[in-house]
Amino acid sequence: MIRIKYVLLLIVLMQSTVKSQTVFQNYIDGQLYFKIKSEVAFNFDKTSSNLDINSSLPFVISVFEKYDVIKVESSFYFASSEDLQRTFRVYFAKKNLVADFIAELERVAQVEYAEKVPLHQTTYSPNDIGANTTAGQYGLYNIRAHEAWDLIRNNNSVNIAIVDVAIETGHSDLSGVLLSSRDVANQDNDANPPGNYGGWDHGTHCAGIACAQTNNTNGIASIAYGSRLIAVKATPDSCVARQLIYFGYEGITWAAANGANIISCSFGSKNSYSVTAQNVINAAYNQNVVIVASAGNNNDDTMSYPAAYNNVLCVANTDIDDEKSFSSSFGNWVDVSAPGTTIRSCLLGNTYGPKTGTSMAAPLVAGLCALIKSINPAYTNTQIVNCVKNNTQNIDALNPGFAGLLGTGRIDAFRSVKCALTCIGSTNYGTASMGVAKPVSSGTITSANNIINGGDVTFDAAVEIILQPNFIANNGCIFNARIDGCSNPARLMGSTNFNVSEMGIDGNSILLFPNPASDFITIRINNENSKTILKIYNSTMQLIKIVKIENGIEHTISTSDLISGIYFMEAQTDEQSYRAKFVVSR
Ligand SMILES: [Ca+2]
Ligand SMILES: [Ca+2]
Ligand SMILES: [Ca+2]
Repeated sequence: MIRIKYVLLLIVLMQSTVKSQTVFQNYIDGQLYFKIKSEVAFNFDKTSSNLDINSSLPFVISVFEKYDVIKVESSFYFASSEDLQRTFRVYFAKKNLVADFIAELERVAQVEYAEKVPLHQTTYSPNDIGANTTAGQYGLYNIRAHEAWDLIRNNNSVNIAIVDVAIETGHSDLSGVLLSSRDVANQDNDANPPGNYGGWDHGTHCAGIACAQTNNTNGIASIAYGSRLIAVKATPDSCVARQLIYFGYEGITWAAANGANIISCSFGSKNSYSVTAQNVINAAYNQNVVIVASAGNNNDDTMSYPAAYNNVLCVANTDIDDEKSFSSSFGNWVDVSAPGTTIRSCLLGNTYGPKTGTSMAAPLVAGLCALIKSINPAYTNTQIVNCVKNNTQNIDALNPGFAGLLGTGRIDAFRSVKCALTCIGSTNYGTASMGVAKPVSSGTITSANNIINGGDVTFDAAVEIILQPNFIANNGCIFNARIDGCSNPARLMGSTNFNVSEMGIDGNSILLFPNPASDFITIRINNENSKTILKIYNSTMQLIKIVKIENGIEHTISTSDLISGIYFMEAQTDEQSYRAKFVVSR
């Protein structure tokens, strides 16, 4: 009986809710999420969202009947989080009685909470499309993508999920990077829009910004450079208002369960806080996923969700001059800003064109996160987010009245990638091959308290020491350390590869200067009677240069043929080998 009623009513429900929200603007009429307590026994089917209320949830039947429940879905059946497996979506007819329904459900002993389902809108604001529509991709120039690509170019080991209305997966700048396609709204594996028209192109545009195939002589480039695309459609085919997102949190959960490293959400709405949604975000974050979301196009400081949830990297929209877009939301809950005004990207029908909005800013940040992740798959989401957030360009002076309200500033891909290479890419540093360090307590090591041979104490692994960029340490040191300026240091410890930026010249050691170098670097080896072979490796330990030098303490070699980046030098003398790290920066 319940099933027949559902088939007839669902169509009406979808059409009526998408046309207008009569009860709440930012929650879906006639729908609820509710969660059953963790101690309640529950037979859970992990293969579909279908649910037999009579056998699975008998304790809510009497309440459901009162509010004309049409259907209950186990809509997070693919989640790994038990909290989410125990959260259900209810469709009911008496939509004006939602408050009473919630109150009654929450009085059921087995129910932990019940709440309205958030309704979000895509953050594309079409009125902002300016005249400068074909000027190319100024955003990539603004964030110094070219310099970042000099250091690292992603080679398809990182997956970006775009959760959006729909995505044209056959677009010629996306098909080559497509990893998977899922429609969580219609529950099939085709994320394409049902028709080639109007507002359905939002997700395709966002996907292009994040991860369009780059260097393929076609269309546009993307900062991620080679990441794979997970296309997730979160709006039902029947949806008339195509900018509305109905299954955003199911989409995030599906992406996290299916290999996404980065999830980009270009949607949101104000006053739509939801416990379920925060649970979804937390579960994805605990799976080491970076979640990026657009701040909203409301030109005010009211928090918009999902951007304002904990564990989300929230992005505001700037223009070619690093000024806040008129429409962009702002506030102390914003994490960073990124170019999102008149951004050229993919459109339906294998075409290209501009769009404006925080929707366009968020996927650019998602793409940068993917580029960073590609340096080392072991990086955590927190490390990646911190390298993005703490290496922006401050734009307060360009935005009077918005100081501190556009996050830490406009993203800088070059600085963020350098952060990742120098701060969290250095996990092998720490133990030298000979000698023992003298004791140093927690604090900053400067040239005044260089670590030298002769001590007899090994640093405690629990001690954290800040290494200033020009610190000198000899072989023999075992310590936990971080490089000054890295806000979220990985602990540098426990390896026989002693690759700190410079080693001291006391005893048998090597010194490199200037460091960072530009067109040349001088190597000082305290062993004047020795022939030396210098081998230079790049950050992935590929040998890229060999220089043979004769006797003498100091040798200057050209680095003008090296692109900006991190390098390791091994100096092999007749007696011993030394290793040191240096940076080329121009
Ligand atoms: Ca579909
Ligand atoms: Ca391309
Ligand atoms: Ca945040």
